[in-house]
Amino acid sequence: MLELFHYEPTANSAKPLICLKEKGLEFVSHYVDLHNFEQHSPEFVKLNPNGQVPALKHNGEIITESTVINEYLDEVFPEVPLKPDTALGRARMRIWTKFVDEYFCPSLSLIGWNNMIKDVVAELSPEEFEAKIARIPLKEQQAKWRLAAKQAFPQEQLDEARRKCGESVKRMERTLSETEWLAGSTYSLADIACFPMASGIPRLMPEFMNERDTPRCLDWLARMRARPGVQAALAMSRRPPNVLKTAKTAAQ
Ligand SMILES: N[C@@H](CCC(=O)N[C@@H](CS)C(=O)NCC(=O)O)C(=O)O
Repeated sequence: MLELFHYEPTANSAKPLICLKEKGLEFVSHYVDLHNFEQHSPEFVKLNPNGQVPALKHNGEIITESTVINEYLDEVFPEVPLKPDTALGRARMRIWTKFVDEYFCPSLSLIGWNNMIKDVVAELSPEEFEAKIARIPLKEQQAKWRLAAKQAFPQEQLDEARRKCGESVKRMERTLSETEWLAGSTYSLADIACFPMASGIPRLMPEFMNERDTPRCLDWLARMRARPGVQAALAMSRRPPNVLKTAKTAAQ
């Protein structure tokens, strides 16, 4: 049996959700509400000692890290393959998934955290906030939560993160001007990894992704959104639209 512990179909949670839906795999969905700090609960930390989503449970074993989860799913359930069939294609795919994990996602995440966490912790008293922080298993995440709660990331760090988002989009546009999908002619885990990061950019940072400068990225986004697997994953959103809207407005 497959079980996925995940948040909304955004960022790292969206990656395995899309992969599972693309493959048409049945799974039990466990929604972990990040706004209620459920990822830091003792029960969840037993599953993922990092206190982060997503986490996959398969035959009683836990697999963490969204990119690793997707590689695992593709290896164990190869009927609908999501990797190119050549070694070169797979290398290209992994360069993209690594790039998303190490460059694009952390940059976007910093900006998102700086804009959104303040609202998430707004209702907490200082004592309640400290109690929440104390449960976060990773010291570096504790520091990130503290800074984000005060919207106190240094401006130069935010500027650098924004610049890296712009570079990420340029890199996508260059690749998509040469090939149909990010890893070549085959739709792959590279596209799945990039989509959750890139999908909000035309709205949040239109100076980086727009009809004039990045038509191929916009065409790729439209092709991604037209895929039934992507649509099924996005349809798993649970937060009422007004909450999502608040978060989006705050992120602008
Ligand atoms: N490298 C991990 C990163 C996981 C991660 O950062 N998850 C975020 C959501 S996208 C999370 O759980 N954040 C809540 C927290 O850190 O408290 C992966 O790709 O799975």
